[in-house]
Amino acid sequence: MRRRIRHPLACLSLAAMCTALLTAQDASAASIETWEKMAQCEASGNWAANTGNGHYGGLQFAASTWVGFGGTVYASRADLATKYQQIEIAEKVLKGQGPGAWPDCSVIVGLAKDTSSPVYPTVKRLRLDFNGDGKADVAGKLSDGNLLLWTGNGNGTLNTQSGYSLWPNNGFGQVSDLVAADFNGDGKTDVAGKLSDGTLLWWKGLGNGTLDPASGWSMWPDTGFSAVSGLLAGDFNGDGKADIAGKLSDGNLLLWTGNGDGTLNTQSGYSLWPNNGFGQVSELVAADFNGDGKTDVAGKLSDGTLLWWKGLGNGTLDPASGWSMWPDNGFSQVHNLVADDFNGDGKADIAGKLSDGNLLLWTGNGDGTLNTNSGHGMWPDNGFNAVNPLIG
Ligand SMILES: [Ca+2]
Ligand SMILES: [Ca+2]
Ligand SMILES: [Ca+2]
Ligand SMILES: [Ca+2]
Repeated sequence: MRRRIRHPLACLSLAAMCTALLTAQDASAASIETWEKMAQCEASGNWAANTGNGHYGGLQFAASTWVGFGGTVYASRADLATKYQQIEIAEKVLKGQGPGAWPDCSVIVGLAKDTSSPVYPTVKRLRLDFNGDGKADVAGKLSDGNLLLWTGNGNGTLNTQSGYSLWPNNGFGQVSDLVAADFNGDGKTDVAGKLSDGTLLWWKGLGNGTLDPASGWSMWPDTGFSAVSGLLAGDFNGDGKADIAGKLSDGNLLLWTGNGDGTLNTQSGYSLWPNNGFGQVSELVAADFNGDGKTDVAGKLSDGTLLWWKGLGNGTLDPASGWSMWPDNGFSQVHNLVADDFNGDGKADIAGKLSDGNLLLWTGNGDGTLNTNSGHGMWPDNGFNAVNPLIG
């Protein structure tokens, strides 16, 4: 924000105007939409703005303001934090300093007139947002071991100019069962996966579309995950920390709860499901498919039926669930399923690859079913043929 000297408010004769100004002083929260307008006004909508003017990010925080209002819990400067982290700090600035902290844009946008609070839940649940712009991305491994990122446009398609390296070299050749979530609770999407010896590692996301090259740390003290396949990541027990679930070869689905620091609770390994019925289910993915704020599970039966199981938010799935997401067995031709809100409507979707390499998106209805009129290309050609697996 470009702080300027604030002129004393002169409430002399224009009573209505004075009322408006007093209202302005009382405003202490604003919606995401209003903050987006503010960023448009302050920084042309560029949440990563660092133009050398001494102000940073979409809301043009002075470095001292960012530090003073606690922004360094997320990043050293505002432009290095995510959009929603910037909004969280901006809310604190708004409470502390009032709309005048943004003297021009607050007036242009009408910041003071918006007294609603920002609603973050759907965006905070995006697991696959690797570059921190609030849009779900697709990442995956090439056969040479490189890990690439295609950034989402937020409308169900991917940026055709993208295909960035998440990792500086081809070291992911030996890593399988790749999943993504914020395992250390810093608001940035991380990656976890298994080495061939069963070691479970995690790589810290920097929130800018890359992983920390110094990371690749153990989530679990031994090679016990060699017996676990079809890994899933998400917060299954509702404590706000990302967990790992996976299938044993006997068909049991187990849950290892996250400690919030990149490790898993070694006392965990709970049954997500009461019996070994998951033996016939493949392509497991996790997201909140019915919009109740609790992480659900979806997967394919061998006949191509796509089912979902409702998460109860306590580390188990509703034993009465196992419902169809799609009316027929058309998903028999779809592989490498991934789930998140790719079109930005707040409802979890499913994407996957056809055997010809096309990457399609089926949009969620928010009730556990998918829109039967969907199945749109996320990418203009069949280039995803060479990507396997996608990070789920
Ligand atoms: Ca993280
Ligand atoms: Ca958890
Ligand atoms: Ca749910
Ligand atoms: Ca969606």
